Order: sequence, then structure tokens, then C-alpha cells
Amino acid sequence: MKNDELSLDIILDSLKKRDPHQEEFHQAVSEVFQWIIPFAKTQKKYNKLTLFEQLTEPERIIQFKVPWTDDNGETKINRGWRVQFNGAIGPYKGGIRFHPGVTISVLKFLAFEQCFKNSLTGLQMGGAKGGSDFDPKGKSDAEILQFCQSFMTELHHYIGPEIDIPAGDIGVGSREVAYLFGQYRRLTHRFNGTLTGKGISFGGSKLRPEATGFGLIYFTEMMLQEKDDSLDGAKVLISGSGNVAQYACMKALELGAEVLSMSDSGGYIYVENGLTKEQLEQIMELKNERSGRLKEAPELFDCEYHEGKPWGIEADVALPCATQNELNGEEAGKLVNNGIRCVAEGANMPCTPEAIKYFHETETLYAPGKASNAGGVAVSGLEMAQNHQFTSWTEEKIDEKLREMMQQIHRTCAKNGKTDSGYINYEKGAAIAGFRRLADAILMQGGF
Ligand code: NDP
Ligand code: 2IT
Repeated sequence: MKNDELSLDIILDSLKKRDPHQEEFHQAVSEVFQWIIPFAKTQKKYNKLTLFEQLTEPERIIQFKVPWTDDNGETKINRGWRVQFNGAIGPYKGGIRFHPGVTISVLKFLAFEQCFKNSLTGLQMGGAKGGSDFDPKGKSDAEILQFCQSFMTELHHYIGPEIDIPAGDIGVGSREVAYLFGQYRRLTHRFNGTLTGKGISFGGSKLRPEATGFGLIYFTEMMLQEKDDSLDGAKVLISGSGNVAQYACMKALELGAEVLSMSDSGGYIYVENGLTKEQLEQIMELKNERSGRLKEAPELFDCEYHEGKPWGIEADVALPCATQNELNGEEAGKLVNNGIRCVAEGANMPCTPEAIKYFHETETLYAPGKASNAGGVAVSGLEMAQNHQFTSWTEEKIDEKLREMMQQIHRTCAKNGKTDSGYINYEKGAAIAGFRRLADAILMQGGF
């Protein structure tokens, strides 16, 4: 290969030719490679088109049929997948998503991102993602159980504690992980750490449910501290009201922030004076115990409910914690005009490329999910370590390790992302640091 052959355009053209409809995947590759390629061109060992072809081709994709019967006795068919993207630095690791919007493109983008995120944690975990186009909304507990059992009946052939370790993601929380684990155990006659996010009574780690949201707030605080700023007294916008959003809100309140919003796919609530701990508990009860909608929140406490997204509210910090592409260029403009100082992603790829470009142009602090939401998979890594030793660590020990890992990720991003003006480009820093460890492992293993 000639050195000048390494270019983002060549790579993207080739991906688009091969898989023309995988828009989310192309977006993720473009966002990460725009920073890595100029760096790779300065290093002989990385200046190879084949290395980048390696990084964009999943090692394995498994697709399977998931038949299940609804409460009326009618048979339904969904699609299930597991994308085992890259295993060079450890067994495949990543969540499972149940959502009607799941496609192979979405899972490839998530698994690709996971490779870099897991690399940043410093732990031995390769990148994977799985899921189904099954819609859990409005389903009975019996239907969810049946679906999980059918999903695992296929998936169990391909996973194991040293092979591939799934966990939760959108639509897959502790209930679903427990149902999946129960079926894995029945099919394999094995009790091991094949899934993370398990219940504490059967091998789950303390603080795993909290880890993504808590880690996000630790990271946000570190970004602000670089500017002698802090979350104490800051007005915070959160989108989403699921696992990540709930625990981000909890930790932000602990650090003295005022959380003005949360959202779901229907709309958002606006709480003028900031949510109280008790109000957050009411939201958690509504969402986790009753599968309710946020539009019911004004019946519980004093708040406004609006359709749409919360990005027009005046605040200091924005934490998108719902889903991909939920914050676009126009909304980024509104946020910055309203005085936003820091945007940290709890979700995976929630900001569009236009939004991120705007944050860089205005030197607004911005952290990509692969850095700021890595606390979840990092504590999953700690759950794996505990399971391998048949032990369980205290909450204090895990919180300390989580903070250390977020600090180390912050330090690495800052080192690799510092620009001439002093602005830290966390997106560039995370991409380059994640890439170096992964690329070195691939090259040392013979380029595979
Ligand atoms: P949950 O299923 O617990 O919550 C998802 C939240 O996002 C809900 O409030 C949901 O609203 C909202 N949402 C989902 N899809 C859409 C959509 N298309 N438009 C608007 N809102 C939507 O998932 P998590 O909190 O676990 O995950 C949230 C994000 O964080 C995802 O991007 C996930 O990949 C990422 N993440 C999760 C980690 C984890 O440990 N769980 C770790 C790292 C990242 P509704 O209830 O109406 O559907
Ligand atoms: O996107 C993510 O990092 C997750 N959904 C968590 C993955 C995990 O294996 O804990």
C-alpha cells in the first residue's frame, strides 16, 4: 500500500459501497476516524489502509430468529443479533438493546464505539453489541420473560465468560438481564459471569446500576474543574429518564447541581427550581415500577410537561442521556447561545456531527460518550473480575475504582486532545487514545 492511500474518503466510500444503508455506522466511523487518520499518518506503524479496514470490519455477526407468543396466544417473530466487533484486547463485551429502532447499522455503530470505549477503560474487554427490534413498551411481564428466554435460546451458543459477555442497554435493565441469565443457566448448566448487570444476590456487582450515570457526573466534574468551575450550583439539563439519566440526576443533585429537565420519547419535564431528591425518587418509581410516561409527572409534583426536547432551556451543563442523534446542530446553537458551558454524553452518539462541530468551533467543553459514559462498562469489567474470583467487593471499593478509571480516562483524553489554544478536544483525545491500545494489540497479534 502507498502511504498516501490512507484517507477518510477512501475508507468511507468503500464502506458505503459495501453497506449503503448503514448510515449510523458510517457516521460513527467518520466521527472517530476524522481524528485518528491525521495522527496515524504521522506514525509509520499506523499509516496503513489495511489497519483501518481491520477496524471497520466486525469479526463476527450473528443473526437469529426470535419467535415468542403474546398473551393472546399469537406467535410473533422478531430479529436478534450479536455483533462481535473486535476481540484483540479481551473477550467481546457490550450491551443488549431491545428497541423497535434496532437495525444492523445501529448495532454496528454501537459495537464499533464500544471497541474504543472499552480500550479507554484499560480493562481486558473487546467490543460487541447485540439486541433485537422487539418493542418492550406495553408488554406484560410474562411476554418479556418469554421473549428473553427465546432470545437467549439462540444467543447462548455464542457467549461465555471468556468469549462474549453481554449486559444491558436501552430496554434491557436488571429484570431482563436476570431473565436472560436464568435461561442461560438452564441451557448450559453453568453458573458463571457470562452476563453483567446481574442482581446482587446472584453475582451482580454493587454500583453497576448506578455506574454509567455516576461515572458521567464524575467525568463532567473533572471537565469543569479544568476551568476552575464545578457542578455546585450549576443548572443542568438531562434528557432521558432511564437508567443512565436517573443515576446521573442522583449524583448531580448530590454535588449541588440544579437539574431542570428529564425527558422520554414523548417529551420533557421542566422544573424551574430544580428537581428535589424526593421528586427524582417519584420519577424512578413511575419509570421503573409502573412503566409510566413523563407526561404523568405533573400529577405527581409541580413541573411543566412539554412535547419535544429540553435543549431550549437556559442552563450551564447539558447531559444527553437518551439515544443517538437526539441533539442536532440547531439545538447545539440554542444551547450555546443560552450560555451552556459543558456538554457530556451519557448516551452513545447523542450529538449529531453538526452539533459537535459547533461545540468545537465555540470551544464549548464537549465529551464523547466513549469517554464520559465508560463508567458503565468499566464497572461491568469489575463485575467480571469479581465473578472470576467468586467474590464480591464493597460499594466503597467499587466507587473508588470507578472514580479512578474516570480520572484516568479524563487524563488520557486531555493529554491526547489538548489544542494550541489550550482547549481540550475530548473527542480527538478519546479517539486517539482508544485507537492506540487497540491498534497496537491488533498489529502485535499479526494484524488480525
Ligand atoms: P433505558 O432504556 O433505561 O432508558 C432510555 C431512555 O431514553 C428512556 O427515557 C427512553 O424513553 C429514552 N429514549 C429511548 N429511545 C428514544 C428515542 N428514540 N427518542 C427519545 N428518547 C428515547 O436505557 P439506558 O438509560 O440504559 O440507555 C440510554 C443511553 O445510554 C443509550 O444511548 C445507551 O446506549 C447509553 N448507555 C447505557 C449504558 C448502561 O449502562 N445502561 C452504558 C453506556 C451508555 P422511553 O421510555 O419513552 O422509551
Ligand atoms: O454502551 C455501553 O457501554 C453499555 N451499554 C454497557 C455495556 C456493558 O457491557 O456494561
